[in-house]
Amino acid sequence: MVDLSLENCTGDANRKLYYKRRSQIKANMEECLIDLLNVLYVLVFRDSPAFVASPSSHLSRYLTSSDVGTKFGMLQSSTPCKAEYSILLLGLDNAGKTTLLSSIKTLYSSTPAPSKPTVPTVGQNVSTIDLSDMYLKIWDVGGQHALRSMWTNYYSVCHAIVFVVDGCDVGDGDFASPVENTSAMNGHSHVGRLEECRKTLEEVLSHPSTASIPLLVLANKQDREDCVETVRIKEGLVRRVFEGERGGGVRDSRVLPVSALKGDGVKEAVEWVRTRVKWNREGREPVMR
Ligand SMILES: Nc1nc2c(ncn2[C@@H]2O[C@H](COP(=O)(O)OP(=O)(O)OP(=O)(O)O)[C@@H](O)[C@H]2O)c(=O)[nH]1
Ligand SMILES: [Mg+2]
Repeated sequence: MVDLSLENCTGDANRKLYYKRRSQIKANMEECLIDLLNVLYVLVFRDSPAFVASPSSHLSRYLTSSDVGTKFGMLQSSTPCKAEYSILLLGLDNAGKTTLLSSIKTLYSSTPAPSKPTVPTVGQNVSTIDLSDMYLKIWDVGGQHALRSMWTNYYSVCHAIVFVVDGCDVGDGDFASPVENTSAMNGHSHVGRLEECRKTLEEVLSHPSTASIPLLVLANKQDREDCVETVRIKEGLVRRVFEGERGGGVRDSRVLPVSALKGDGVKEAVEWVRTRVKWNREGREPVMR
């Protein structure tokens, strides 16, 4: 504790000491307040796309000004209560999940994601888009085989699942196709990774925590000529899973064509998710923030 009582300050030297200590304490208190505001600010804005893109510059923009009152006012006025729904992007590695997330950010954020080549995701990417009636918090998790066991950690908190399929890597989308072309395809199966896709989707839907969660399957890479028709993915993959023993019961579902790279169909996909999470609101409540 610093003794600030004026009685102890006799003479010039002591008076100087008094003022010095007083200004030190004032500076310390300001620092504490700024720290407190920093914490509040991070809590409020940590998921905003601009903040995720550049946390340090974003923080300094608001918190280095000396007008603490103004800053506090900004925090208060920036906290409307809105529903937040979490969307989980799943699918095999190379399906296009990260590209899709980047495309969504570009379409829905004022600070579009820089267009750069993706790298295989190890761990997760997350972005929140601010729609008029809700926040959509979108989780993009790595699809490599070794990472898929981590998907289950997200099941109980997600409000919809978007399963991305590489439409160029499922052959003609038909398990029943003849196999004579296999050798002509350098040893690759004529159905590409269709079977792996089917098993993976089955695995997801049969998990108890995903029961009744809306499912959107995206037939991605539609811009490529070798992409299979969406109806093939619907019949050859999705219907097969739903009709199987591990289809996971009744849920809202849809198969849509997209090109994550070009952005085609992405708005329709987001719109579908937006309506379905609302319809399922009682089944899984949003977070209010
Ligand atoms: N032509 C085309 N290429 C795409 C499309 N979407 C993704 N790609 C490409 O597919 C490759 C893999 O895309 P990613 O978004 O990294 O795939 P991912 O699903 O995130 O992969 P993991 O992180 O390993 O799970 C990249 O080279 C993308 O450019 C698309 O719509 N069209
Ligand atoms: Mg990725």
